[in-house]
Amino acid sequence: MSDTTRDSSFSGNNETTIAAIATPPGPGGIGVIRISGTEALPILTRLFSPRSKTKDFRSHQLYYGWIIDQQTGQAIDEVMAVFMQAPKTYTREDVVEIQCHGSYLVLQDILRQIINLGATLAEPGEFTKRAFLNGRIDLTQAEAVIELLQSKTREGLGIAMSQLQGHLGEILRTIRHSLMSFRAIIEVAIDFPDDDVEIIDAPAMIEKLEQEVVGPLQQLINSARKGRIFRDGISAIIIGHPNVGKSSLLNALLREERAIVTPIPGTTRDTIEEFLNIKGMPVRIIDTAGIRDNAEEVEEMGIVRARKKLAEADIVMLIIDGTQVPAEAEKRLYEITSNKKTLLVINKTDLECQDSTVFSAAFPQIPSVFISAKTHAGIDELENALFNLVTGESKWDPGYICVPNVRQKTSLEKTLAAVERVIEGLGLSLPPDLLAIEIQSALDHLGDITGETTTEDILDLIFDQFCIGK
Ligand SMILES: Nc1nc2c(ncn2[C@@H]2O[C@H](COP(=O)(O)OP(=O)(O)OP(=O)(O)O)[C@@H](O)[C@H]2O)c(=O)[nH]1
Ligand SMILES: [Mg+2]
Repeated sequence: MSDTTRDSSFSGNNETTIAAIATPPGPGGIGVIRISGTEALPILTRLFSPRSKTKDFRSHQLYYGWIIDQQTGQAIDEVMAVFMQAPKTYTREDVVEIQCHGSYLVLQDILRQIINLGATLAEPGEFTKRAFLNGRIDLTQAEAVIELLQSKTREGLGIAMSQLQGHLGEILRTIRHSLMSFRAIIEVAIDFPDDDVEIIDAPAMIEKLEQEVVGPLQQLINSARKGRIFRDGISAIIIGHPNVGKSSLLNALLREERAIVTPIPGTTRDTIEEFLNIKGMPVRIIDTAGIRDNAEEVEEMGIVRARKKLAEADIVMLIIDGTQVPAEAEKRLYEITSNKKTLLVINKTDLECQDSTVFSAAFPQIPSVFISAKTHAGIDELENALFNLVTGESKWDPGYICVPNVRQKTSLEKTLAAVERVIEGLGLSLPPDLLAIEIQSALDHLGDITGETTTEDILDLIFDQFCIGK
């Protein structure tokens, strides 16, 4: 874990001791309550009656006993309790965790006792925020904690774990050191204006900046796109004429009979959305009403919805019935997908189909796959084609260990823009004080990512995404 320390003005109100239920609501095997702050141990000492008489709690050791109601003197629950002495804790403060039975009523009763003894109810993400403010983790690691909790696929989890281990922070710190050594040279040039020509070797500085700063920044920005795919997922819409097998395709991909399938054209009226994991990509898949002219009223409403969903989708699966020659109206469907990435899905290959040249002539530019939604033939190929369409690759490449999120990417782009202005300025032999301003701006944007210069309101936005107790 890295060790960054923020400006002391950000040290927050760490005088208070916070407490929260850390496990989700609803019955469970065990429930956990967490306390952090200077009062954690005194509160535990008051509430907890250990089975074997212990005078002191040894740090990081589990104790068995009972939580006692301070008003009635009755035992609330049989628990395991642990005291963890600062700084080797999640928040770097004294931390207590109480494991009780996973009844929400018991958890609430114990929490109430803790609050009565002077702790404050923790805000969402406040434990992690303290870990950050106390310098145990940087902001990229704090964000990784949310991502880890929210990741939908193993690949998303892998990205979050890598970031939690501090890989992104490490790369950023290396870039930061390079920028700081440039700033030092520029500052010497400012202090000795008569010698600045000798001090600033523009071509050498440009080359170093390109190598040590621009290159790594660009690499990170490029991999952010991949992060969006595997972290947030994408949406894929199935469109086509009535009865071509859209709902059958949805069912085949889900491997369950989710949507109603009948031989009657116009079966699906509303849009149906389901979640899928395609080779590690979280995909929201949308089945729609078949698009045709002269539809009756309800069906027409479905078609309007289908078009609206189409506008929001990331990729399109345009499906046709392989036994038929594509109709003119079907070819026009491709036009309404405008510039979206589109895959042509030729269905019903278990029946006698048209020659493949018929389809390539009708849809010359679109990649296509042949499937049978009925027998599931070609579904694997379809998944591969979708993956390829989205990522431009044939399989997940775990080589990308650092995948910035949207917030981080925006700051990386601002950093890069400032560095490019420095390079331009060096080329034009601008005075060193102007170069210094741009270098500082690059450093500030970089600091926004790791948390050194992030403003309070941005921090609040980040930690608000957490759940209580984390
Ligand atoms: N033989 C064969 N029949 C299929 C295949 N896929 C779908 N069908 C049949 O085609 C008919 C229409 O299938 P659906 O999945 O309801 O088609 P749809 O495109 O959702 O139709 P609408 O909702 O009406 O627009 C049904 O009778 C399916 O059994 C396939 O791969 N092979
Ligand atoms: Mg349907």
